[in-house]
Amino acid sequence: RQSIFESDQNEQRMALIRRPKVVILTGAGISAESGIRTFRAEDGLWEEHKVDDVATPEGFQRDPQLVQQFYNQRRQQLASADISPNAAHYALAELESLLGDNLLLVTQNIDNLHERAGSQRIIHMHGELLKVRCENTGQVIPWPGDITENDRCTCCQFPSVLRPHIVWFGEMPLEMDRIYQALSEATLFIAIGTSGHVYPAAGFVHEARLQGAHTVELNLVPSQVTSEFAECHYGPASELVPEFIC
Ligand code: BJW
Repeated sequence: RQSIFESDQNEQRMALIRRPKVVILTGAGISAESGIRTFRAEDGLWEEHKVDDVATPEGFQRDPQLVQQFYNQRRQQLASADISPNAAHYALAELESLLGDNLLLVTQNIDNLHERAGSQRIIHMHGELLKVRCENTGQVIPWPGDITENDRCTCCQFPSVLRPHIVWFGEMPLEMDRIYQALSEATLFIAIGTSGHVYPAAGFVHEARLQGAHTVELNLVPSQVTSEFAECHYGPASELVPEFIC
């Protein structure tokens, strides 16, 4: 495969490097090589679980125990010794150390592999696996260990169910104002390992392009919104991301 740096897009890239305002969107594909399953692959999570049962507020109301079990299993998997950040996560952390405030990392992933690789300026727009939330006050606390349907918060006078701090279908993703503000200022937008099936994240490329940003897709295969990107590279994230960034 030709090195990205030998491409004729070098001049454009140099201009971006001199005046960078970078927004990076990551999806399940960046964690795939770390051993975390994606959603929509043949062996993905949605092959085994019905989205309506485990990833909607209505599903949680119907059967909280099923939903708590689904997330408890994934928490256990994340804690296992086999799971660790890969070269793509580390490359993004290194980029942050170079760009500081000029980089915003927006992840749809609920794992903590970006943080474990060293990223700090990060928005988890679909929530975090290792946090739970009081349904009454919205207070977010670290996951206290296995949760059953009977566990209640102690943060307020109306003890409520501690639900997973996850954005389910039909719910508003987190920190959208900050994300759209960053997209409006971006000179470079890079989407890594996301299928483009789920909105509003799938619409970020359109937003960034309208604002004049250069747009890049790094994925194993073309996403649903691949035609929106000015530049696309296909391959495993653990190879593409370090090569593109370093
Ligand atoms: C590799 C790789 C390797 C593999 N290297 N790459 C009709 C039209 C438009 C929108 C809607 C509609 N009907 C309903 C909606 C809205 C709905 C939606 O988008 N539905 C669609 C399915 C149609 N969205 C919502 O409800 C969202 N909220 C909302 O819209 O609020 C209103 C609003 C409007 C406007 C502004 C703001 C708000 C909420 C969405 C919540 C998503 N939640 C989930 C589950 C929770 C987390 C969890 O349990 O883990 O989030 S769903 C799931 O999909 C998860 C993911 O974050 C999300 C995205 O998936 P992702 O990351 O793209 O994974 P995959 O598996 O799809 O793709 C993996 C990719 O990696 C592939 O492309 C591979 O090729 C690649 N890959 N290995 C590089 N080694």
